[in-house]
Amino acid sequence: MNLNLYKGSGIVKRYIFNPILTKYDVPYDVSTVYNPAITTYQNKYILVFRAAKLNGRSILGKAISEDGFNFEVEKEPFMVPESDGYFGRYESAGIEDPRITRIGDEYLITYSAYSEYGVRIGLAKTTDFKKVERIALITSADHRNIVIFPEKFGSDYVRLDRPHSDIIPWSIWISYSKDLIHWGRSEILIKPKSYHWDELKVGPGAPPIKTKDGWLSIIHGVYMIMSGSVYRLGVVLHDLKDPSKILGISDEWILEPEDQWERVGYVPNVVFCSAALKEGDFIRLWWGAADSVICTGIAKVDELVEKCLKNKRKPL
Ligand code: BMA
Repeated sequence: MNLNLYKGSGIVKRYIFNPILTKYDVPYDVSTVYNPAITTYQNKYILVFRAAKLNGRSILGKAISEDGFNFEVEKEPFMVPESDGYFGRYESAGIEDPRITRIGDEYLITYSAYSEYGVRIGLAKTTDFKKVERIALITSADHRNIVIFPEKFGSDYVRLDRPHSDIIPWSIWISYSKDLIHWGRSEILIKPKSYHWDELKVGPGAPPIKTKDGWLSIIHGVYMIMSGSVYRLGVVLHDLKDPSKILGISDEWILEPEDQWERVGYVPNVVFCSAALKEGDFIRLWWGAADSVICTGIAKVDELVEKCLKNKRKPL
């Protein structure tokens, strides 16, 4: 890891040439690019990002890179809302905020599907990033931000959920499935904390990453200020064998909007991370900034683990 390419005194160091992707890198008309998913395929980085078309509705674009910094965007969008049928009915207002989880040779893609009936989560899969197959809508309305763990636990697939509620602030839940399609046994795991950086809502960010100390999961938290809301990132450590057991959740955020393009943009004061990979002793993160551009940075695995275990707060 070339640390000279990063700056900052916080736990997450920013790439010095952020932002790494803007609408000017996209060969079709979009007004914003943000909130990407990441994976590696055939020794290259694949970034699947959200982009708003000029009608205001989101599609998913795809970009490829040798180094995770310099991405080339494909000529055509990777996924666009289905126009008819079962999926078309629930995607008519756009598809948003993808996450990628690799299990074996399959890459599972979860995304938010918007329609006049609310927001649900779609599950698609690919083995080659050319052909994508929609599998199912795996929630009813209203859910966003679903991340699937990259390993099964016994016979179960496991995911972190973020259902909407009028009764409690929006929180992180966990659910289980035998077939990736039918999910249940849901339990609440993490609730926003009053007078805290995540007091309005908290949600899963990137799919969890396995470390020797537990599953590290990047989350986002939202706080209201007089001019709107601020989106920041936090970190949680889940037990390796039982991900419903929280070993620690950091009381402090790990990244907040700071650079000009994180503070100013289509939605100001947003860092939103749905993409992270472990490389040696580091976690590389990619995040959407101000719902307008994409940035990247790194953090040390040990420091993130320590952040979860020292000065932790109660999850509920
Ligand atoms: C959330 C989602 C994200 C977005 C964030 C900030 O509710 O819509 O896609 O980045 O708000 O606008």
